[in-house]
Amino acid sequence: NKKGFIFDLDGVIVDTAKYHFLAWRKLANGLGIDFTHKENEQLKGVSRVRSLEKILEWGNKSIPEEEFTSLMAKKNEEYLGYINEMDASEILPDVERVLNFLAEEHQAISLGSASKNARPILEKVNLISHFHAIVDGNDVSKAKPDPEVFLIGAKLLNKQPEDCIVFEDSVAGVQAANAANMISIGIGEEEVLHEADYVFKDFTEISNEFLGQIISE
Ligand code: B16
Ligand code: MG
Repeated sequence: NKKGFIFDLDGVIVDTAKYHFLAWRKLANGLGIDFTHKENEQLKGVSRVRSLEKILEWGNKSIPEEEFTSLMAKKNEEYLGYINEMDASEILPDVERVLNFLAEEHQAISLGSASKNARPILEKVNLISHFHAIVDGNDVSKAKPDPEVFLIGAKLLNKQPEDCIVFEDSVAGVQAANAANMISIGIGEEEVLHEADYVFKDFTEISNEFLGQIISE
């Protein structure tokens, strides 16, 4: 029995949210807009364009289009500075154990991320070879909670959506997986991710037995 396992990147494989936070905070503060961890939470899984729109909304600011474009470029430059320093030590606990188990079980594995920086990040942490397909922010026209990103992944893996399992840390991502008619596994807090079929604090709580069961269902 072969399933398709689709992994979100930020918050699931690595904690790049902390780097997005630092880069967005610098930009927001530069515009005189407050930016705390509470605001950052609301940007998880949200595209770069939509993130900047939200920050400007929070600060009640409107800016000309050229400035919008240049601010996005500035934020990304700052973010890439952090990404460049990443290595395999930043892979979240037990992610590699799960990837290795799924490989031993000959399961199909794909990435499904909103980030346009997904490939360089996977290269930096030396995980890119684990993935049979990569779908990221460069490949989609509709952001999560739209299911597009995961449906493209299923297609690339040659799987029916109902034979796919998605690991997600964001509400929008869980909703996207559900809308795609896939099994959704939330990584994070039950209160936040209650729409998911299963929720685990992190991968240390996901046993090989559990994965084996999902595979054979
Ligand atoms: P970029 P994911 C998402 O990654 C992040 O959660 C979100 O905070 C970020 O704004 C988005 O990627 C776009 O990232 O600026 O690198 O294109 O969780 O979908 O892997
Ligand atoms: Mg995420």
